[in-house]
Amino acid sequence: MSLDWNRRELMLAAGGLAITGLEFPLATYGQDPASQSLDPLGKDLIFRTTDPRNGEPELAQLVKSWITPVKHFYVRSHAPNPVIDIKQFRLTVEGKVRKPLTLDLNQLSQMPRQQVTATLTCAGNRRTEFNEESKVGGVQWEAGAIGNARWSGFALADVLHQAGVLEDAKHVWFEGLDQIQRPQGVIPFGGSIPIEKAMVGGEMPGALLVDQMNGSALTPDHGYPLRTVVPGYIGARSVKWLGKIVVSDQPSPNHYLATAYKIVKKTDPIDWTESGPIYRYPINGAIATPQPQARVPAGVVDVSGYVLPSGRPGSRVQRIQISTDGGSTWQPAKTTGQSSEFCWQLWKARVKVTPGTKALYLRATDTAGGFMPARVPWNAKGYLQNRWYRLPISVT
Ligand SMILES: Nc1nc2c(c(=O)[nH]1)N[C@H]1C(S)=C(S)[C@@H](COP(=O)(O)O)O[C@H]1N2
Ligand SMILES: [Mo]
Repeated sequence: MSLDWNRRELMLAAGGLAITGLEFPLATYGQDPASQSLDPLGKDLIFRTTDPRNGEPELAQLVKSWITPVKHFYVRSHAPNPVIDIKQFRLTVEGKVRKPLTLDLNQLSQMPRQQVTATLTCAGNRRTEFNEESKVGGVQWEAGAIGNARWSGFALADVLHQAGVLEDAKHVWFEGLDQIQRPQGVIPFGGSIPIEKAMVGGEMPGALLVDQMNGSALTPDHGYPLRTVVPGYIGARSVKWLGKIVVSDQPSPNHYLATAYKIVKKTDPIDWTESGPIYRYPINGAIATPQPQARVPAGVVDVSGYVLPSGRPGSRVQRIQISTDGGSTWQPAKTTGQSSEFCWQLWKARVKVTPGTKALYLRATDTAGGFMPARVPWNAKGYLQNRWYRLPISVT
């Protein structure tokens, strides 16, 4: 995939933002080889694809701060950023409710504002590690499809209370305003969460309708003007460019809930039907520094990275360990930065390495009983890779 941005891609990527607000002149873009890696939307990411935009940060950058700056926050989009006229924008709430709602952003902002810090991670994070066994399709993510942000918006539970949820409600559907080309036609990205999760209120709502990320309006890449954020669930449940909420007695029929985002051995109808949608993410982690294949002298080496505890309420990191001998013995890592529910934990360790050390390994456990296993069975879509993280190094 070329990193050359043509004008069409620029327009689509900008998603309605004034192009004049960019930091460098369009005219020179693509002419100066040094600018080839500059992203028109200001992202500092390794783009796996540019149309649509799918990029992840360098790991060493990623773990520099507990809150991930927007420019280093991964982007996963199935279609170009939709161009949304915010004056025309309406969020509709319909289905099994007493009073269907149509809210503009002003009306939505009459609801009590809530702020949470939560980590978002793609179910396909670390997908490329499955390729060792057999190549998996999809965006070729390494371990950077994760980020931690301060989200500000409105509790889904408050909006649903306003609409009045009926007795037989079981799922809440979300629908985006993007247009994804599928063999069956053009569809929006969508999904659903169980009503029990949707109705969780309080300090850490089960789901939020978010208009701000790290204190600023969402950027087009992250769902401007409105998205959901569902703490504890895979990123796919946090629908960007949110336009519609449907309360139902059934899970969403949208492709991205009904079919995609399942653990299957084969992409055949039996496997799809037998397997349920992924909601919660399991514990996961990665070593961010040193660089892969780093040459280090025998002695001690400083290691750092992240661990995300499993997405259950109250789950915290319990143990983070590094092995320099292929998993025979383990040395503890120290947590750094903040610890918070539904957030990653940054960590560091100083470990002894010898010329026999071929790789550093990370494993971790959490208070919900989650652990990173030595191996994860291959699955056709390459989801939820959370085996011991292996970082090859050469000790001289
Ligand atoms: N409307 C819409 N919402 C979406 C997506 C999308 O393509 N369209 N991608 C999903 C996936 S798979 C992930 S991992 C997250 C990524 O959010 P981010 O791009 O803000 O990091 O958004 C989710 N919400
Ligand atoms: Mo994702």
